[in-house]
Amino acid sequence: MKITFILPAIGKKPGKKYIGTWKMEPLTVAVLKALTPPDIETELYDDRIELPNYDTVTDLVCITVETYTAKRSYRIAERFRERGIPVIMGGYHATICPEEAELHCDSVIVGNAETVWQQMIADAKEGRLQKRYIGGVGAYGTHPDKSIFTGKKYLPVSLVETGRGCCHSCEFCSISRFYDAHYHARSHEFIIDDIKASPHKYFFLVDDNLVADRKNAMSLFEKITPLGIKWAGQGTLSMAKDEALLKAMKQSGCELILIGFESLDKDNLRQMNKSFNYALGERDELVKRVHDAGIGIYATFVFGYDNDDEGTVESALEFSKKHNFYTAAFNHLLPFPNTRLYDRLKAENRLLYDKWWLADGYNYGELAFVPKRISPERLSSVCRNARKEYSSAGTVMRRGFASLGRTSPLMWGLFWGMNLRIGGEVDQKMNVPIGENLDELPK
Ligand code: B12
Ligand code: SF4
Repeated sequence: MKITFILPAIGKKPGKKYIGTWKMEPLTVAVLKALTPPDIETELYDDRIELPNYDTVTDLVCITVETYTAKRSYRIAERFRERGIPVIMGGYHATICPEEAELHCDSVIVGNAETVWQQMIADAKEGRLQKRYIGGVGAYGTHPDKSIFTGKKYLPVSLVETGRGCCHSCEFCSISRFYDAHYHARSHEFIIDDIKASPHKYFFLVDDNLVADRKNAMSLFEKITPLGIKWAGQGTLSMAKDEALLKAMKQSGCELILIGFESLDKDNLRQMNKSFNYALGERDELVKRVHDAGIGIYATFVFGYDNDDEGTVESALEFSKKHNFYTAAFNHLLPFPNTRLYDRLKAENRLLYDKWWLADGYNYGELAFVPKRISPERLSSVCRNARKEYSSAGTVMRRGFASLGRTSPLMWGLFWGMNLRIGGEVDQKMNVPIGENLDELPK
């Protein structure tokens, strides 16, 4: 038996390469490969770096579907199904919209694959795939099998999963729905083994909120300290209240942490159910504490809540410049399906498309709803301008020198490459046609 894994791209402009900073190794596929019995032949087409071979000889096609990649996933699936090859879909979007995914494939795995993958393979071998398999939700003990990446060129950073889910419940977040506002820590032994098995020095610890469970986080940081690695991760601003936690993070090799500030406006934070960010106290002081601990910040903001206008984007930009964040993202709000945000905007009749992810002509970087105090087009362009300004030469120089004293020399070296690349990608990302690969010949 042979299984073909496909990781679809969001979309591609004609003759352009895929966004460079997104080309990380797809851990998801390595986990699915690890779950697959060794007697089954496997191959991977990573649509972000190569076109799928629609003529490949295979018995089963497995596609990872995210909301942004749903349209392209369905098109790819159609090509294989025309040849009579069964297609399985799984991942975030297939889990939150199984009825939609089912229209485009033979079988959907809802949730995480670990608990149902063997059954699905047995059924596929016997030609009796079920329409839907209900997988579990948790952090399981599987070592990803990265041999499936052989020959593919990804960014030189290893992804190691440390946990899944988050204890919070922000209105716009897919994760809080997928994991029902629960955090699932992964076994520390597995994490350590994965780190030791990696060929790289830099790690991206894959977690929605590394500090969701303080006790678990402290214990993990202590255990990985002797490994002498450098890592980046993601966690909430609450870490800044906890000096001991910050110290343990730094000692374990944390160089950069992605923090979702989201908004500086109290009412916006309340509306997104993220008041905890405001309640933590003075943000300037919290930022200082993270920086004083020797950790750089990747600050992310989201705009489109009811108090947002050009002024709130400008304030976030000024705040970011003042603190010289290592890097920052100025995103517009996007109603992902099955989030409370989506339901609310739909009830308020503010969605521009019922399903933006499948809509004809919808492009990356565009709004999919009508904000209250600014037009959709204006907000899209104000966010783009903030990204441009934050990556302008003067700002990058100032930030670079500020980060000199903060992070390690290695991380300082990386700063220039990463920020110049992000700056160059601002306009490359705008208007990427969702679901289209314009290099692909029509069938
Ligand atoms: C690492 C990461 C990235 C990395 C690289 C991703 C990559 N493909 O390599 C970077 C930083 C580049 C990135 C970028 C983006 N990301 Co991202 N990313 C993640 C993150 C944190 C981890 C993904 C991961 O490796 N998980 C570990 C694996 C093992 O778990 P898993 O993917 O869930 O897989 C399990 C199940 O879902 C299921 N499954 C998955 N696929 C399949 C397929 C089959 C056939 C089956 C049976 C089962 C199955 O079984 C798996 C094993 O249990 C997730 C959040 C998360 N916790 O997963 C967000 C996440 C996937 N990203 C998200 C988004 C929105 C983006 C961006 C669009 C952000 C942006 N605006 O720029 C871009 C898009 C990039 C792209 N698609 O090209 C959203 C997707 C939401 C949605 N509804 O689709 C998520 C869920 C984050 C969130 N808070 O909502 N991302
Ligand atoms: S804190 Fe972050 S990961 Fe957790 S629910 Fe909110 S946005 Fe999602």
